[in-house]
Amino acid sequence: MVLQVLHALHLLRPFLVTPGFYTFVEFIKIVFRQKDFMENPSSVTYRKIIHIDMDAFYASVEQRDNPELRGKPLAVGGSPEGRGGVVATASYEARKFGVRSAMPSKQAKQLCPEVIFVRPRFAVYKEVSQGIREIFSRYTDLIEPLSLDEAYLDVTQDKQNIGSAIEIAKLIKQAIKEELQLTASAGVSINKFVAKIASDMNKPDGLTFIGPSAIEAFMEELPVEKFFGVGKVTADKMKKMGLFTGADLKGLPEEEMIKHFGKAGRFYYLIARGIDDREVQPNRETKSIGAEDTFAYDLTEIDEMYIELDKIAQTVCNRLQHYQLKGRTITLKIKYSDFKQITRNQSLTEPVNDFKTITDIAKKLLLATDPESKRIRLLGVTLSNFGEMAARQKQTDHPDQLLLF
Ligand code: TTP
Ligand code: MG
Ligand code: MG
Repeated sequence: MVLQVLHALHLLRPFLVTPGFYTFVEFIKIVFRQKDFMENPSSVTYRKIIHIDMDAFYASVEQRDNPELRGKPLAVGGSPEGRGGVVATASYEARKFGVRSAMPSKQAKQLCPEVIFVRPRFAVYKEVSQGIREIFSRYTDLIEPLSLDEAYLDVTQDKQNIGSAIEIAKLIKQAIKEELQLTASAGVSINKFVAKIASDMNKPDGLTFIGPSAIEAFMEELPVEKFFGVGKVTADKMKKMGLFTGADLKGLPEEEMIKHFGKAGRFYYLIARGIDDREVQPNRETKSIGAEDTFAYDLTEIDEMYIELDKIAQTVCNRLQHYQLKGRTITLKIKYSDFKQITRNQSLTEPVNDFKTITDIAKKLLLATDPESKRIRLLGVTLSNFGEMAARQKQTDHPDQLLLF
């Protein structure tokens, strides 16, 4: 206590020596802030962030609307008979067998022969999505949707003066259950990163709170692949360096992190310490949607490249349909074995989101680069130039890529 008072006096020093009314007002404000901080640290320093994510979203909507599907293993996505059919999501009953998002439908059928395949109904998911957003908006306008089924909410100041983020998360979950007959999971914390991890911890129908004092221990135990922005390639690199958990990441100084992981290194450095200052950004515009893959071995044959491009184009196509978006510009990204990277793009007069057009143009762009002359380690396809606003934007070779799903 004595130390805290000394600390407060130290902070107040500039105001103690400078006279004037303004200074006096500031002085009083700071005294109250310090008092408040000591009695109730969360009231001053911390933001209140909720991350909400619907449980087995597409599958739950299908089970809600068709009672015959309830309690059964279900996969929403392309049929296992056709070529290239992929699972968008699976009901929890099907997940017990190992059926997962992005898995070829054929494989899902092998893992779980009883699995029922249902075609997605994007228009219905969009409507439900609007429903959950309307529920969120009863508590705050600071809503940042990440996809149809999830969003960040900043409830540091909520519209109904409830004050408790945990209470708000409960009320939101309750409203989603009663009004939409669906379940959601919520994570509550002081920043986006921890809130998002928390929402995934007790699915389905979970509510997980990770308070300031628990963050440090929580981050230390977190496996590196759970860190925001760490994909398979970065995770493998980290593991080769002996970095498996947040505690291991914390062991590296900032310069080392930047040396090994570039700009992202600084973010990992901070996040390993539980620091994430990213604000909840309402109305963030989606500028592009894409997918890319780094291969286990470098590609040298055009046939292999075409097979990979088909898969990537299919993922892009699913994502575009998920967001009900069409784009006019198709961009192909190629990274060679020496890590040099090029992009090529083509713009169309009409926006598209169908698999055939996307994959055909990607292949044409690839063919024009003399692809078999160099070893290729990564291919990516991105669509941009959505709608009116985007069409007027200057085209670039490096469209802003949003992280999706
Ligand atoms: P998620 O929230 O990732 O998954 P989910 O809601 O199905 O399951 P969970 O309970 O684990 O949250 O994605 C939301 C929806 O987005 C999902 O229902 C289907 C779609 N989707 C795809 O189409 N492809 C994908 O690869 C993923 C991950 C999701
Ligand atoms: Mg979900
Ligand atoms: Mg989600």
